[in-house]
Amino acid sequence: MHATGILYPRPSESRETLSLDGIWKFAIANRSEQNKGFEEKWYQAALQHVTIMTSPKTRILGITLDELGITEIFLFGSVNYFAIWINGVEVTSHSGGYLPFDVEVTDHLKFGHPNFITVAVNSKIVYHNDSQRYPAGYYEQQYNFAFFNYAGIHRPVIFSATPKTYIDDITINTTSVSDSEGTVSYSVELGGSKIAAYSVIAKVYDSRDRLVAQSKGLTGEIRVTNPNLWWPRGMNESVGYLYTLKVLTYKYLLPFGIRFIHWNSTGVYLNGKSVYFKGFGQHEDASLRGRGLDLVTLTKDYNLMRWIEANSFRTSHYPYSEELMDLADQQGFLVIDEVPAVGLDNFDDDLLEAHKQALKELIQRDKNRPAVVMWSIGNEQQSQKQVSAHYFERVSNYTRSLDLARPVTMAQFLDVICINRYFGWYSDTGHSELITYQMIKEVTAWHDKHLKPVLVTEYGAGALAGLHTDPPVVWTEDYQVVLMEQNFKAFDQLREMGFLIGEIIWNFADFATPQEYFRPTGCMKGVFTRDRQPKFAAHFLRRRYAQLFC
Ligand code: BDP
Repeated sequence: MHATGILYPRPSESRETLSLDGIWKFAIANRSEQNKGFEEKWYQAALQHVTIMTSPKTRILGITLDELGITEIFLFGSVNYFAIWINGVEVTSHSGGYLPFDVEVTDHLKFGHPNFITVAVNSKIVYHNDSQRYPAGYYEQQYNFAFFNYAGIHRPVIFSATPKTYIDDITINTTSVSDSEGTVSYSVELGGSKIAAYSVIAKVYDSRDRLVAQSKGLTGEIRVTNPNLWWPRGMNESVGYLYTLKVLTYKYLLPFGIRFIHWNSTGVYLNGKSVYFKGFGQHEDASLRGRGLDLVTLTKDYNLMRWIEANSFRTSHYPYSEELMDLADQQGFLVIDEVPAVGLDNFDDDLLEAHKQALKELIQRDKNRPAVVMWSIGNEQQSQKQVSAHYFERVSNYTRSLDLARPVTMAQFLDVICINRYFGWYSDTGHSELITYQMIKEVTAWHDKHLKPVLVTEYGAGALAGLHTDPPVVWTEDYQVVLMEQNFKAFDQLREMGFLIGEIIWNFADFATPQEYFRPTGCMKGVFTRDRQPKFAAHFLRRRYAQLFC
């Protein structure tokens, strides 16, 4: 049985990896025959319907460390949503997209023969059947989030082979920092059917690969003298400094940063300095690629974020790819890491279990990342409902039981209050003159009520690139800028009051949504277009972000 860790399969002397990315064959069941693939058993290789072109038909031979044999694992970066078969046998299933899952396949692969992998994907959330309006079997999707519900394999699929005993999980945490010393605690879990008794050695190397500290044992504390702390952009000359933890003997190389977070009723502090978030709500979405991981788009997006002098983003409204998160660690962007939980409103026990499971998987995946400075347990829940109070108390406490080192955010019971407010857009549409007043009033009220720092995680206006009017009216680039200007006035006054910890605009780029008559081809609140071209707002925002010091 494969253990619980979900370390990214990084190649090393004791871990070989093979990418299974490529062009997979597709078979599509149409709307009225949703179960066809299951009924006709498309997952049986003989049908040849759904096979991959490159199959992992040979076992990787380089592993000789452990004579007991090898462990072979498939890791799926994200599949929305469903089950996996190998050679016709169901080997795993996973509910919820956006988070990786893996499965040990050692006993399922046939050595020296082609192996067929089948992945069933389905975008089903809630179906609406209305026999008066629709033909038999037809259904209409309904969901309460405002981004397109892509189905599919969105991220890399990786085959890896390790010795029978392997490193299944590593947890690393900075426990204190000073100018002269950084202390990190670590713990290592071994996986495999036969756990070999041997001593684990944890060695820390700096960015020039020089050994700077080490410790022995499955758990321990490592002290790094004169540490190069991990800093986000704009707070220190050194940005995104990463060490590498090399865990021996069955080697795993884990990049990590030394940095310490604490928070109180007015702020969040990194290495003792208060943080001001200036950044974006985003989506994994781009023309042609949809939500599929695209390294070119990733690179472009980070270039634009650096150009505009942002220091942070929120992974609205689901965890983003590990490839994207790696760049945040390396380039010094602060990340508010959000679990997939949007607009919840029924708060029953099943939902609670699913929510906790997603949090567990998210924290398991991202706990070692220096860039992640806050866990967001959801977006725009119906938290005004009485019943939600007990629900969110349990969700926040559960999050803290998994990680005490980072603040938890959403609304009450939380360490930081995040609010999304569209003054002058969804309320008092077009009345830009009310924005400053309303934003100041609202943010102050939240702080006064809960005595917590407040972060504005969404504000913004839709703008069709190239559309201009005078006077500025909604949907023009001009109105988008006017709305920003009025919000900036509020943010400046709130900053002086001492409890606003950041401004995160909605959204980085235009993105796809379900078709709705009030969204012209998607959400147009991007500062950049869906093709990553700047609107006027991008230049305006750049001027502000450049003069905002953290
Ligand atoms: C906010 C949601 C966000 C939407 C945005 C909008 O959090 O997901 O995209 O509204 O409608 O309330 O633009």
